[in-house]
Amino acid sequence: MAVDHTRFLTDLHTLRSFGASGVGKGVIRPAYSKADIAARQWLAARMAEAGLTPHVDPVGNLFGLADGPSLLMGSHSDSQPEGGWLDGALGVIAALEIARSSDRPISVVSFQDEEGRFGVTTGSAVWSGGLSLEQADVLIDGSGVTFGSARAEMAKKSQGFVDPVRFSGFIEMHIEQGPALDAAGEQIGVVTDIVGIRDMVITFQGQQNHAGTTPMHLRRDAFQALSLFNTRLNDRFRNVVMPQTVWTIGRVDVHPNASSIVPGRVRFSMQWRDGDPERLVRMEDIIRATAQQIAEEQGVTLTYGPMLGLEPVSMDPVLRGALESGAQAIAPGRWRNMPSGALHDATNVSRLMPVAMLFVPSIDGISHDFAEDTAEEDLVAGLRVLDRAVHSLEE
Ligand code: HGY
Ligand code: MN
Ligand code: MN
Repeated sequence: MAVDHTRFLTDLHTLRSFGASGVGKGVIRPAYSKADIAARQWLAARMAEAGLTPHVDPVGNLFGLADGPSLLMGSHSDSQPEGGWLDGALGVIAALEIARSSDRPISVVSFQDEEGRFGVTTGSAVWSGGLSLEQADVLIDGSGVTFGSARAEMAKKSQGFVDPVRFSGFIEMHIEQGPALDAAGEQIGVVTDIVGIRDMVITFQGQQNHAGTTPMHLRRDAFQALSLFNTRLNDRFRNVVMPQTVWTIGRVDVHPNASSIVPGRVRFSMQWRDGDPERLVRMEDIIRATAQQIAEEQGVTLTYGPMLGLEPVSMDPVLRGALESGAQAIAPGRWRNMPSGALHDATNVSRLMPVAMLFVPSIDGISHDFAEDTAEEDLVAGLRVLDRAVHSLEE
């Protein structure tokens, strides 16, 4: 039975309605939020209608299980605090449509907390053994909620962890979240490998004081320490990084965040990504050495939160080959092999089985923003490539 493009697009738009932000097609659907839980309940019902057995594990990963051995397909349905409607959702709905229309057994998954409200791709990291439940349960979100308390409700209804032995491999379709395909006017990206990542929280603790009466030379201003750290780090990275290396200070909590108080404390996220594991280690050494030097110079104390990380992974050649032949059939001259600068659940799943990924373009390369979007014909082209690839794997 052929894939049903209309049913696929209709389900994508229905999923978008859970946590719709009201700004463009954006969504606000963080892990374990009411919108996320409602979306998973709807997904479970759609899985059951497709003849799959819905199964929720102790961290909220939602599987739609085919009977017996099957190929696993899917992604995640939680979003960033300001998320796009397709990030993760596309892979889940595309998997559901393939499962509904394929005559081979396909299981579907929506992993939980891929967007790292608590960690880094937390749900699939726990399922794949990359992170223990004990380690995950003490992770906290930006407002101090623990992973353990957030998942407690779902855990009560859990049917335990799914044994990965039933799956022959994992294929994830995702938006590119970068500019390459859109800029080149291409439709399909077959992923070669996914970068590695490190993510940690750093705190500088200085001295809170009066902004009017504290002379500059007597201050131990935690924000000044962060500002110097950032400038010096950018300078020191110059001889270590490559054009595709990225590093981000995305979240900064200044305390007490008041215009007439010298900041006594800054707590900030420090994240870096690269395709070379050794470069990730080098960058960590530079980060720690620079933070230590700034702390000594500025008379502030330095503390680190837990560092989470994933190593770079290469895609499975057989599954990737099936995607390449599908791309050649559906989008001849409009597809390419490319690395992924974004992280995906496929990285964790690669610990358990062969994995591969397929990209469709992001308009203007925008993602992790309400404006994220992809042309409908590109969404459908990606679905058709997946369908071809699954059929070619049967033979
Ligand atoms: O950050 C990432 O790469 C993913 O979109 N969570
Ligand atoms: Mn994603
Ligand atoms: Mn994302």
